Amino acid sequence: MTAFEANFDGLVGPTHNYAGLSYGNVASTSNEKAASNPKLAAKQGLQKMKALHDLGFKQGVLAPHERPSVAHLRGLGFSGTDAEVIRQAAKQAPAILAAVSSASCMWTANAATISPSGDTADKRVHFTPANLNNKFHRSIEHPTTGRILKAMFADERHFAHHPALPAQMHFGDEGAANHTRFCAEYDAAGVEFFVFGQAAFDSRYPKPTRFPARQTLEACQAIARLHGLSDDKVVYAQQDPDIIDAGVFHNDVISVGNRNVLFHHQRSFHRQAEVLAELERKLAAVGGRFVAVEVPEAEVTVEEAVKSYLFNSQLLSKPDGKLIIVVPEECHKIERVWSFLNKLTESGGPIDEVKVFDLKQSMQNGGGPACLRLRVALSQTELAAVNPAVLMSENLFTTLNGWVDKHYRDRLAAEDLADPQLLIECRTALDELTQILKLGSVYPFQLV
Ligand code: SUG
Repeated sequence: MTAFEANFDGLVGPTHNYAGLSYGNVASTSNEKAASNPKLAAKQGLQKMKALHDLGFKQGVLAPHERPSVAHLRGLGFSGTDAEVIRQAAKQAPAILAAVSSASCMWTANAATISPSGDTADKRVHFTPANLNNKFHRSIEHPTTGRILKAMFADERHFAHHPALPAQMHFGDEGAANHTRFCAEYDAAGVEFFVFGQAAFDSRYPKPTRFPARQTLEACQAIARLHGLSDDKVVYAQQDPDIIDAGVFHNDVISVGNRNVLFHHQRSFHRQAEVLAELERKLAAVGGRFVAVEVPEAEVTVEEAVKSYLFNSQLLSKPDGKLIIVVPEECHKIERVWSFLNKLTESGGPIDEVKVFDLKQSMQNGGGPACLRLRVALSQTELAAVNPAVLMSENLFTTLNGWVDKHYRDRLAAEDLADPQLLIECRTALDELTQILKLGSVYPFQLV
């Protein structure tokens, strides 16, 4: 094999908590103020990374961010020492303190959009961190995300980094969660599939009526231009607005693709038949044979898809060309979804194996297996240019588990966010982590 899809999973941060911050994400709002277990959350994530590494897949780690973000609290008028800033915010604006304390950067499918070198005009891998403009707690991620990505993919001969799009709803961008790349081989030319929830400058497109559409068409088009993609290798599709209203806040809650296969629900896209036909035609033009695996509403409803996160799965290519589907335990618990999965793997189709992971801590905030990973398709040469300290290994797994044991709490309730000691714990842990992962200085507290 000369090229790979590497998955970079978000390491869950020490402030992982349930603050109900994401209107439109049913799990997030329904678990508001439940107590979390950051230690368990981080370990559940590490288990998935290690298991996939052990199966022979390329696996890396993306570091969490400094939280609470005291810099944002200061920008909003809180002053004094760091401890005073946190105490004042806890008293006067607990919802803002919760937002700047979120460990939401763990969902690295939202960290950035990445175009592999097979698709770009200058034949480099292009990265654009997502502005995550729709939610305040997520909109503060991209500057640190950008620094961490540069520390991981530093070699300018192979990697090009762009700043996030303008921080404004017209260019709302949620990153790879709404982006899929189809190809025959990871380092050959492919077709990039951008899915948006609404068009900001064109009133002809329908809009959801209940929940927000986070990603715009205009953001997708801007990224395609920045990355140097050619029109004949790009497909834009709109999510069916009704499913956004049913809780499908990102496209990766209703479809997932890998290589030439798209696994998706019958109600994923507006004008679905046209979208699939365009994907088939454009992939054929670069030598690929598009395979659409569609799940009918009669077998799994959109509601069951949102509850189980069936489509927030990872499709991983095995050496024999068949695919493993990596699903959360919730799929096992919902009988109709589990029997569908059994039928799917026995159907003789491209997906022939299921792997189940317990990711409950993340799932309770609406983050399944696919949310936790950022995919980067890399050639062998590009992979050799990645900072090796972020790549999963037996050693790194042991070191990170020890690091979590040393620094993380096993319970965090809403009132704990008022504790200034949490900031000290987080900074101490991250300072050590930047040494483990050889990232240099990437956090605001390290840059002053
Ligand atoms: O942006 N949840 C995240 C979940 C992101 C899932 N990512 C993908 N589908 N790719 C979000 O809604 C909840 C935080 C809280 O409520 O405490 C949150 O941010």
